[in-house]
Amino acid sequence: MNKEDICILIPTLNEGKTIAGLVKEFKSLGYSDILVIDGHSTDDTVSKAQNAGARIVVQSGTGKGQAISQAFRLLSSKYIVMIDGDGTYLPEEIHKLLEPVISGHADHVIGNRSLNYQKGAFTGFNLFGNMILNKIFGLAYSVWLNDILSGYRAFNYNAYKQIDLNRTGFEVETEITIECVKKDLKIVEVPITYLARVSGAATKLRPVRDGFRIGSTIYLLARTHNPLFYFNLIGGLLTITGIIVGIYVVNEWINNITHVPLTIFATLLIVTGILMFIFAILSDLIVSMNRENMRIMRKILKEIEKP
Ligand SMILES: Nc1nc2c(ncn2[C@@H]2O[C@H](COP(=O)(O)OP(=O)(O)O)[C@@H](O)[C@H]2O)c(=O)[nH]1
Ligand SMILES: [Mg+2]
Repeated sequence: MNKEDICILIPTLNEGKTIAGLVKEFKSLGYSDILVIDGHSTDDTVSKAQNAGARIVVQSGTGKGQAISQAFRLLSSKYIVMIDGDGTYLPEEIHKLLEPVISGHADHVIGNRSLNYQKGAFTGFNLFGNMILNKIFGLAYSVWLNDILSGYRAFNYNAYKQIDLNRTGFEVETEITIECVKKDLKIVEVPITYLARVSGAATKLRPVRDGFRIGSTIYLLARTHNPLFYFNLIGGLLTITGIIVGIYVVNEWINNITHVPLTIFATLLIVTGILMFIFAILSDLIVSMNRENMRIMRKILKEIEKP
C-alpha cells in the first residue's frame, strides 16, 4: 500500500479542541495528504489544522453534506478516508477501513460503531434512532447494514466519483450509502471503536430534527430504487384510512344516519390508495428495466476502459 495514494478527508465545524491532535496522529502514521474542509468555523479550527500540517479548504456553502460533496469533486486521489474532526474515531484503526478497498473487496467501507463504543458515546435515544433508521434502510433498499450513519468511511476513486450528493446536512452519510446501493457499488462494514466527544465540544447534530430528515431521505430516495416500498406505503396508508372512515360510515348508515360527504371522502381515499398500488407495479417495471440497462452500460464502460 502506498500511503501517498490516500487522502484523509476531515469535515470540521468548530473542532478546535481536537483537530490538531487528529491531524498530527495521521501524520505520524505516515499519511501526508490531509484535507480539512471547514464549514466557516468561528473558533481556531483552521489555524490549528494548518499548523498541524493539513491542507485547508473552506467550503463554499453550509452543512456537512455540501462540504463532502465539494471535497469529492475537488479530490483526485486513488482512495479517500473520511473521518469526523471531533476525535470520536481512532486514526490507528484506518487500516481496517482501507484493507477491503485496497484488496478490491469493496468500493466503499463503513466503520461500524455498534459493536464497540465507549460509555457516553451514544445516548439511549441515539442508539434507538440508529437502530430504527438502519432497519428502515434495510426495508427500503434490501441491504441490511448496522451503521449507515457512521462518519468513518473509505472509498475508492470509482466510488467517490460516482456518488452524487444533493442533500446538504447530516443526511450525507445516508445519501452516500444509498448512492452506493443504487450504483451497484460494493459496500463492506468493518467493526471500529467509537469514543465519546471530549467534554465541552458539543455535537452539531440535533437528534430529533436530523433523525427526521435522515428518515425522510431514506424514504424519498427509495422512489427510484424500490418503488414498491415507496408507493405501497402511501397506498397502504390511504387505503387503511379509507377503510376506517368507511367502517364508520357504514355503521352509521345501519343506524339510519347518512353521511354523504364522508362517504365520498372514504371512497376517494380507497380509490387513490388502489391507484398507488398500480403506480407501484408500473414504476417497479420501469425501474427494473432501467437497472438492467445501467448494468449493461457499466459493463460496456468497464470493457472500454480496460487497458
Ligand atoms: N465542513 C463542515 N463540517 C461540519 C458541519 N457540521 C458538522 N461538521 C463536522 O462533521 C463532523 C460530524 O459532526 P458531529 O457534530 O460530530 O455529528 P455527530 O458525529 O453525528 O455527532 C464533525 O467533524 C463536525 O465538525 C458543516 O456544516 N460543515
Ligand atoms: Mg461526531
